[in-house]
Amino acid sequence: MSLTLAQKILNNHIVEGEPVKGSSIAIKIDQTLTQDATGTMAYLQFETMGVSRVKTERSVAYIDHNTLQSGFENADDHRYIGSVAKKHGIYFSRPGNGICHQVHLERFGKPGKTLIGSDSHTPTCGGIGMVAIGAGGLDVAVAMAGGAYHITYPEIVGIKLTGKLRDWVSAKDVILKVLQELSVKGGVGRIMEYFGDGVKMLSVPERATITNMGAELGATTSVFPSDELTHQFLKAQGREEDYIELSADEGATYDKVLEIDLSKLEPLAACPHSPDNIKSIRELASTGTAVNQVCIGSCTNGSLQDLLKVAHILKGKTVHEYVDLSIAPGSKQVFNMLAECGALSDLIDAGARILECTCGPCIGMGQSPISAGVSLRTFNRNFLGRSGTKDAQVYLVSPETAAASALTGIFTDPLTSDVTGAMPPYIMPEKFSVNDNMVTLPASEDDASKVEVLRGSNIKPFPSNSPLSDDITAELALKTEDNITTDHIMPAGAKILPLRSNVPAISEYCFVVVDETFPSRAKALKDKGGCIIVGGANYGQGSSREHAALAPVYLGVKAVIVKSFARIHRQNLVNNGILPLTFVNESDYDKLTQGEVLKLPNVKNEVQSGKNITLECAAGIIELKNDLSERDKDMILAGGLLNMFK
Ligand code: MIC
Ligand code: SF4
Repeated sequence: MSLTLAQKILNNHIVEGEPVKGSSIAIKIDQTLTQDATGTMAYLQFETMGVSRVKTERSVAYIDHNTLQSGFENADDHRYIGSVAKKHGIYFSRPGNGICHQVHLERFGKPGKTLIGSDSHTPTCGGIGMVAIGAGGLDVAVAMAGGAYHITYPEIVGIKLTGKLRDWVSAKDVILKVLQELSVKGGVGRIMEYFGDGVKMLSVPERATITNMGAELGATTSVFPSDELTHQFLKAQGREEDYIELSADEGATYDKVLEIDLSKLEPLAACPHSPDNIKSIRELASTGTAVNQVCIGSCTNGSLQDLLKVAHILKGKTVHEYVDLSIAPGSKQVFNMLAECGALSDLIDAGARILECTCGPCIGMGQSPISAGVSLRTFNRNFLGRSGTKDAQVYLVSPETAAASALTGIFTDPLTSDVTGAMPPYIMPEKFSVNDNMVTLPASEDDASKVEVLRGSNIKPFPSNSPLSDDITAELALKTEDNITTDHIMPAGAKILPLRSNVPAISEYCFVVVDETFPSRAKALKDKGGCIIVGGANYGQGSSREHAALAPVYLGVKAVIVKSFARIHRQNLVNNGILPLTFVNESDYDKLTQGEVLKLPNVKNEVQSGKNITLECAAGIIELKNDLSERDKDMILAGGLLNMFK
């Protein structure tokens, strides 16, 4: 049978279940990555598993998110991660080395392999033909301990690329187009596989921009073939031996095909406050709207190719008087190469504020815009409040659009504007500047026992849940709308991120974007049976942050009842023993009122037997789907994955 590329890689890794669309499978994981904002919890969980050395081919711990050190917390957490990595066979990418996804693509990813990472943008490495999936920290801990990763065998959507991008139209515009077509829930339960003649018109970093932001479709992952360009890229990284050629079989069929003619695309923007709220820059430019801030970088657009284009546009000019421009290269390699070729001084000269090569403003670690400010960002998410300024208007754009607009101070179409001029050809360097001196190797097996794990006082034990009770009677403490993001459930930013290792403290911020009273109300209900959250469609989209489940556990949330879930968040709830339920009839959502008491009178039996779940509410009886896999059921009954292991 002819297989698609994603199916080939998945099928090669299946250790449990059958390759049948919609069924539960477990796959072997070759590589893992963590970052610091999710890493502490993942390593604390890994430590409880009692495995001395990771069982993967390569596991890497990155420090890239919590890099603003305005107190001891982040620095202590970094020290903990460094020490635990050294002890257990994990490579440690020190702060300063770059953003996990950019560095993993450059230095560690391998075509044909599987990778899971405790960060939703792990699919970036799909740009070199990996099946790379974002997951909760606990799933990553299990994979490091040698366990398989459980997913639903996905549908495969083929995205057929034809033609060639026009000058100043960018890979970012390709993924923004896909988001416009499919929406932020269009990828749920699916892998996006790119094919067609247009693929060879895109470099590896361009492909990685597209697979990176495939996360915003809610997709399990996105993948490109591994071809001659992948070969050249890996060779230039000094890793030619990691190359294998990979593509879909002749005659492979996709569950759905979306065709995109690259030559017809124009510069686009995702408007506030959702990555699928797409308009053309042409249209936005016609309004003459002033731009207050421009931020360039992140795991989506921090590559050398991106920043060389930006430098070309800015060279010899000055950032507009009323624009604040910041630029963060994606990695130390990119940073260094910009310096070596002089492009860095073009950026500095033009007035860009150069930031260290970390996530920075993307996760609200600094550079919050002015009140109600218009901020153009080359990032992947523009959820309400994520920038740190609640009323900011964040637009997601390409580096080309960002740079052009930084000069003019208004939305500017790089395709037609005078400020861009002729686009210089990008020729990938024959050799990237490779220096892995900021990756600390783990101790040898013999020396591991001598390594002391250094825990700071910010690290508090993670909350444990209790086994599922026979019945649940709890107040509906919060009723939310569609498309609730994990940035709503557990906001990030410079103030809250240092609390990632301290669940009791971080829980004080749970859902405050939606309702500031939620944490105190939930705590008051904790001894009275806990509470229930109700939501709309695509609940929990966005980040992989397990804290969006851990804080609810701590606050006593027993169940979340919604129209539909985003994949990673649903699994994080199950892993931590919170019951994820969906309406059989979505219209029943309207029957529920915040503040009423809900009853699940026979929940344990129903979960055990696989029957639908009965909900009693003021409006009568409502039927809820029980779509838990056998493994999910066991976790829910035990009160989470760690309890199940015990
Ligand atoms: C994000 O982009 O939202 C983050 C911050 O990278 C998260 C991880 C986290 O919350 O720590 C993600 O994408 O998973
Ligand atoms: Fe970091 Fe932003 Fe990428 Fe998340 S999306 S990994 S915060 S750069």
